[in-house]
Amino acid sequence: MSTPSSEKTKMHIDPTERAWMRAAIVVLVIFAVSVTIAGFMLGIQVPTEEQRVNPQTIQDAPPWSEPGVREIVPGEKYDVYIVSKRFFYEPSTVEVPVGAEVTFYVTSTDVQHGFKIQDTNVNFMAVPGEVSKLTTTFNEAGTYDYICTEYCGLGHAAMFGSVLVTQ
Ligand SMILES: [Cu+2]
Repeated sequence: MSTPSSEKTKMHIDPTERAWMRAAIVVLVIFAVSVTIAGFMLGIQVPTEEQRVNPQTIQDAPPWSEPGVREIVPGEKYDVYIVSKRFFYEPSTVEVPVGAEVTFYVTSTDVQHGFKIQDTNVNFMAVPGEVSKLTTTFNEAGTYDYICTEYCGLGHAAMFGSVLVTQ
């Protein structure tokens, strides 16, 4: 004989619904594991908003009046300032040594642009009024192109530059 009291307390869940709930939990676990691996093992960084600037007057004073490479510690630490404009980057080529810690500071003087360096984890937006910052290390010498990844107008496809990584 069944006991009516225990049957009342046990919630009935349809087997299909139960299966979907399990699948949802599995997907959440996979997601959490991927984010953890990306963040702590692959070194994926979230671009930080370094500072707010006035896009109209930003190029009147250093460092933005002379964008380019700044040597902080020779061979080890470099800062790179890049201004994005329709439809080019200033400067269009930068040179850094292999193995150095390179921090990119990128902003825009007109519209929203993108900044992605091929074969690295550097990929963010260049927004007028904000400076985006990300640090990377080039472990192999060669040429790494940086390209605009946000559609910014008719010349968008021709908007690129290069990082020359030297021995
Ligand atoms: Cu662009």
